[in-house]
Amino acid sequence: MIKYKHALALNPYFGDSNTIRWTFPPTGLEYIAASMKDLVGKVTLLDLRYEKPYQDPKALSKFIRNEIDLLCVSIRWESRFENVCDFVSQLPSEICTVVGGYKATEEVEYLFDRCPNIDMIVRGEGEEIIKQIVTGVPYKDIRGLSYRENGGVVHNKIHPLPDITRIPFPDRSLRKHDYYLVKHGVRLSSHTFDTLLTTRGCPFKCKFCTFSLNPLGQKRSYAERSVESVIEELKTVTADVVLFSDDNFFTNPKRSEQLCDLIIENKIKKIFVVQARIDVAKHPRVLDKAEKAGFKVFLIGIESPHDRILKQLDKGITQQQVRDAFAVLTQYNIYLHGYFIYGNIGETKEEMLYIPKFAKEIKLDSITFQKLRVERFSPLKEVVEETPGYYYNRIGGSVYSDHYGRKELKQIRNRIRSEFYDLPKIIHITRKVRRIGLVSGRDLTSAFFKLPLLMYGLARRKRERRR
Ligand code: B12
Ligand code: SF4
Repeated sequence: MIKYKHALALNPYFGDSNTIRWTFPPTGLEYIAASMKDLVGKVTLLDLRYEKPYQDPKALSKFIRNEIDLLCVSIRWESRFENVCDFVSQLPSEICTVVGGYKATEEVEYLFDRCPNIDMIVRGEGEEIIKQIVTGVPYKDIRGLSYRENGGVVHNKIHPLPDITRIPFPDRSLRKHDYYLVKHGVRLSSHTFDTLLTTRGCPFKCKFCTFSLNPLGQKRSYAERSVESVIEELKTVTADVVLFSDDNFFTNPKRSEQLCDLIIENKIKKIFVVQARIDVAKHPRVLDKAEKAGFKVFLIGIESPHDRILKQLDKGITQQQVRDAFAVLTQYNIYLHGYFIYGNIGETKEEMLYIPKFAKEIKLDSITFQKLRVERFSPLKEVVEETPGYYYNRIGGSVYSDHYGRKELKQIRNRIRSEFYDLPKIIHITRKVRRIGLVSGRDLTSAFFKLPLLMYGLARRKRERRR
């Protein structure tokens, strides 16, 4: 017997945001929807970024009261967390409400306090747990579940991580719309975007990173899906641009090569974006095939140009290795984006300001740079706590020091940005994204005419941030 007739899988994020958060579907929530699909009467997936009428909690509540008997909400980001809490707490309290996601797992107690209508919180990866909830397994027997009972909250033991070879992949037919590259409400490219996960976890142990940990601090050992199942999923993807959101697409180069071969063999023509480590440069055959298969953008974690800091972060690479790798990578028609961290322990201003120079020396097309952050289960937390003069104000927040507080790091950030993104670089980026096909000439012309709108959006966002 089916326990729930109609479940709503809700992505509660909307409002002005930076480009990247608008561009991709809510992958985790889609995994949840796919896992419960055959066990409930019907699943509706609502992504509020694209559902203007339902951004009004009254309108959404009316829909929920009329149609829904199970509400499943995904809370993933630190950013906009309070807005999301406000929104969720206004939804009908009489409907069974389950919340999950990375941020929800970190904030279980707070969420139960903040949103009296939340009945249950699923901690960590939720595919197996949601199946138990919808099939009526008693709450006390569901590992990984926190739930209300007798005016208090019960936290069951953690759930073992699900076997990714058995998890159904997201059912894209549940979506009501396509995803685009949007900045401040302005569509920048006519291409549609999607994500796909071929592995979970990462075998490396960089000190600052919690990518391969779920927010319970459970290390996700590296696990692969079969290449055949990845191709099967890819065939259901209609988007022009696909981000493989694996922590590192090239962890197992032999498998990456097989995937490239299968993409070519099956004539799957898309622009692929991957997260990678510089190690991939040691495998020119894989790179040749990746380029041929349509891999056009590499997002590469470099973190620092300085050996001392790379060692401190346990990144497992050196400056010379980065230089050698980029001498190879820049031979390919691939857009290279680098991630850096600044404000590391013991890092001087001069060292931080070397980031833009180094990034230009190795010929990165673009960079993003973030302050060092501390998360609840990050191994770096202890190091920061033990280093005199260094501190953080909250979990998930940035690390500061007596020498480099918020103001000093902001000035350094602005200098890194302006020294890297000068006019020749902007012209180079514009040409390159066009050359690799990420945007078309028409997109660029259209973006030019939308510049006033973009500037208005940017100004509005700055105003909102100051408030
Ligand atoms: C791929 C990825 C991206 C992709 C986008 C992916 C997407 N589809 O949106 C890109 C590269 C664009 C990206 C960007 C960013 N990311 Co990111 N990203 C990831 C990464 C590596 C994988 C996410 C993923 O697909 N996981 C797989 C899915 C299946 O897992 P999941 O989403 O957690 O969902 C599971 C559970 O949480 C749960 N669940 C989720 N929702 C629900 C709902 C219900 C009802 C239930 C029951 C369960 C449930 O079940 C799901 C299935 O197992 C994670 C790290 C990680 N390994 O998780 C970081 C991560 C999510 N990103 C993070 C961050 C900080 C960012 C950025 C802010 C970085 C930045 N400063 O630019 C940006 C965000 C955009 C922006 N700039 O504002 C943080 C979030 C931390 C936080 N609390 O805010 C993470 C956790 C990494 C980290 N530890 O720092 N990211
Ligand atoms: S930074 Fe990259 S390589 Fe290092 S542990 Fe995280 S995902 Fe793995």
